Amino acid sequence: MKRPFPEVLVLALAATFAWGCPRSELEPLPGEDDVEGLPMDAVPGGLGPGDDALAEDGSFVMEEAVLVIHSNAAGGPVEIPVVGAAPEWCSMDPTAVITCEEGEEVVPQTVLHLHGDESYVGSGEVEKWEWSVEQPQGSMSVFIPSAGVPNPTFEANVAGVYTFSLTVWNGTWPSPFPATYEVVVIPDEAIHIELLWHTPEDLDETDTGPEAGSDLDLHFVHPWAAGPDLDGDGKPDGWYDIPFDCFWFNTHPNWGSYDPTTTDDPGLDRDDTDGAGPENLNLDIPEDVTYRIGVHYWNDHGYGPAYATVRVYIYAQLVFEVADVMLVDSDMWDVCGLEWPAGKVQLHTKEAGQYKITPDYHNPYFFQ
Ligand SMILES: [Ca+2]
Ligand SMILES: [Ca+2]
Ligand SMILES: [Ca+2]
Ligand SMILES: [Ca+2]
Repeated sequence: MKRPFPEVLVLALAATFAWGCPRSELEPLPGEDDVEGLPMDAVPGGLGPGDDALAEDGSFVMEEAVLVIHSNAAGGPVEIPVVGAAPEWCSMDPTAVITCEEGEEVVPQTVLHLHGDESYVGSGEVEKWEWSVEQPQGSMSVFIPSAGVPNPTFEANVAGVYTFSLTVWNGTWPSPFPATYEVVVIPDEAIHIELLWHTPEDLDETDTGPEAGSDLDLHFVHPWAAGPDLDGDGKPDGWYDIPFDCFWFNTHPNWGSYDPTTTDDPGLDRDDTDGAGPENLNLDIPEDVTYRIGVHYWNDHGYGPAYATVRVYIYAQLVFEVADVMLVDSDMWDVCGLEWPAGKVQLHTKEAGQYKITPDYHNPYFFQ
């Protein structure tokens, strides 16, 4: 049966690929028939993958194979021995290499120093770098200063896996495969809480600066927190209490023991005022109490509703997530309770089961 011409190329490429160089050239030995345009099979032989294609004196070690040509001529398939070697331009393929100073496992909010400058070309120079990343859901970090430099930095703020890819160019010739590098971000404290948000009307959620995005705030209150009862449930709300609400104005209060060497104080270790988040809160040695977690939509800066996600990690395990809850400017969302030492997280709801959101929430001491 006659097969179409393109298959010839596919087979020849597959055979050369099997020898370890994707761009070897196959040539019939002198005196053999011209195989152009004929259907054939290639049977790899000679060098195997990983064999050194250069002899000690620098000359090519020729690779060998047999092409089996099928046609409707009498006499059956014709076998043609072929030899080939990777021509010089094959070594002009750039190879992308990624290294990371901080390694493959870090805590949240680590600034990663990525290096692509060990990428190389056999003959020639790497002239262009292009980084990309797959981030944990909701994470919106960017390469600094850009995704086009050899050695960018990148802030890994959200727990989970970041997979970096790098493609490099020798002139207009890209590396055949991108290099990839995985960094796992693992919280190292007993309690780690993340607030992330998505604001559809903000067309660039990664830019920074005053009023560049919407501003949601994470609140973490101790049961001793007091204050007005603006949500009308008959109990002090606790939000904005000082010192017993840990939030942007009170990021590192002293709770529990007064001994400053005891790591029993919560820390709002990342505040975000211009979209996306995250805001991260950590607590190393919790007290045996029930904490509460809240989210306040401080200022939408004109970008409209935001969709908030709260994640709670206990000893690095994700134990609670409530995702994409719509909030509008000035909403106060009483998210959940966190009971210690059980590590149990209880979603707070209204009687009919809705999220416990109080609109137009303005604490008398913190308003704008
Ligand atoms: Ca923005
Ligand atoms: Ca904020
Ligand atoms: Ca209340
Ligand atoms: Ca303390």
